Amino acid sequence: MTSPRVLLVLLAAVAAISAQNNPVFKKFEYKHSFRAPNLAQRDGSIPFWIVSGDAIASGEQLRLAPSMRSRKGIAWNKRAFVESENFQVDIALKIGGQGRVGADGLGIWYTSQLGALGPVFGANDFWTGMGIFLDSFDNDGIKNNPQVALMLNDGTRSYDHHTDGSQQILSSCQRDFRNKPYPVRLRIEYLKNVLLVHVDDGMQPTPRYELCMRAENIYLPKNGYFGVSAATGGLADDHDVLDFSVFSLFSEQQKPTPVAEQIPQQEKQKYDEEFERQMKEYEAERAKFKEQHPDKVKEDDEYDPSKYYEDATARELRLIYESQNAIHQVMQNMDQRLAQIQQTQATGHVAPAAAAGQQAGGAVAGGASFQPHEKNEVITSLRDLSQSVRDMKQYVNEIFTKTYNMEQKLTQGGGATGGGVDSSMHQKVDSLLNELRTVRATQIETSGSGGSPGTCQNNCVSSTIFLLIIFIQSIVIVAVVYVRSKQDKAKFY
Ligand SMILES: [Ca+2]
Ligand SMILES: [Ca+2]
Repeated sequence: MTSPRVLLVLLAAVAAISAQNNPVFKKFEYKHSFRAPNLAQRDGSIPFWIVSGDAIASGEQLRLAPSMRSRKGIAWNKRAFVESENFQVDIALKIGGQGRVGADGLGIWYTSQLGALGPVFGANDFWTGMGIFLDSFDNDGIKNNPQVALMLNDGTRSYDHHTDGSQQILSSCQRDFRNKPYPVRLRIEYLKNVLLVHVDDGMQPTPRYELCMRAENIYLPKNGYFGVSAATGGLADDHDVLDFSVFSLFSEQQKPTPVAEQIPQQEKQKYDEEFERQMKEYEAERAKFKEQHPDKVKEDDEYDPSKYYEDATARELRLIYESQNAIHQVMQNMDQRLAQIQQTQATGHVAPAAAAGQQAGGAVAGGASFQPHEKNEVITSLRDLSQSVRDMKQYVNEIFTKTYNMEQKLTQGGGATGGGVDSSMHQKVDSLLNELRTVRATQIETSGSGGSPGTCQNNCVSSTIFLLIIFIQSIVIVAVVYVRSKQDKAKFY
């Protein structure tokens, strides 16, 4: 009696869980999607989407931001998502570049308004709705990037790049999505106010999703717009979206009526007939045109897709070729300018050379056939020359300074020494003169006391010997003074 009841309860519970978790119906919405190949049209536009900024769409990918510094690009779905309140978005993307670290990242959006170019991974700030950021660069430096982060905004908040929005994001997971061998896939599911984000690791061709985020009680704007954006900074990655597939999700009650049922049978038949008629008309016109302009039609018939499309490699090659061409152009311009300068120099030299004569004329003839390498040599030697002149100038300056100092010292020291010589000389000469006077006075006294002037008694020195002594003494003094001054001079060198 109890076991069937328990079974019934269990069955009811399973049914309830499955009804809650499994969407009953899922429909691809091509007006909100794009995918490779034939992602973009010939003119680079994506049907139902606006592509703006540095974003470039080709058949194979939507490159939102190239691996160049400070680029940003966006693409936004022009049509509001009115098909359902719940959705699933499957995205395949490739983010990568040469660097070990990349920047800035890619944003996936569902907003109440169409997005515009701005600072949040290429898109505008103060949005209303959901932003999922594949943030490559670790701005706050806490080693948690690359990461996938979810941020909701009601139009009042500004994303804070410096902290990687750590105070603003609702949920995140750390995933290395850069430089993977296969496109990295994301699955975003919004159903019954629960948002789920699964991320694949990009290591194999078929996706292997892992749960990254689950957030409950999420209320996204109704009839919002899907968008993608990307930006680079000082570091730069390529940010490519290869697939953006939107599905509307319905529970059993909400299941939409198939398109075929929406249009009455009679009307459908009318449309088909109209289409047939227009096609026939078009064919007839085409045949007529072919007859009238056979040459032009031939070109049209030989339609070659490669004429209109180019793959990524071809595009890169073309870009390289173009930049090389630009460099070549600049070089040519520089060459022309140099030639002009040479010419001006040559004409400037001719007049004085002609006046100077034959030898100078020969030099000008040499100047006319100036080769670039010769010019370089001349410039180099001129540089050497000016360097040598500079060195020489320095030497001369040094010599001048030394000489000046020496002169100063000599003047000071020499003056002092000279004064010393003079005073000692004076003293000695004075003492000599005194002695001389004393001697003469003695002689006069002696002769005055009755002695003959020719005769000499005790303690008497003959004048010849006296003079001789004085002479020798003077020579010695002069020699001593000379030697002393020599020694003083030697000190200054
Ligand atoms: Ca960041
Ligand atoms: Ca960080």
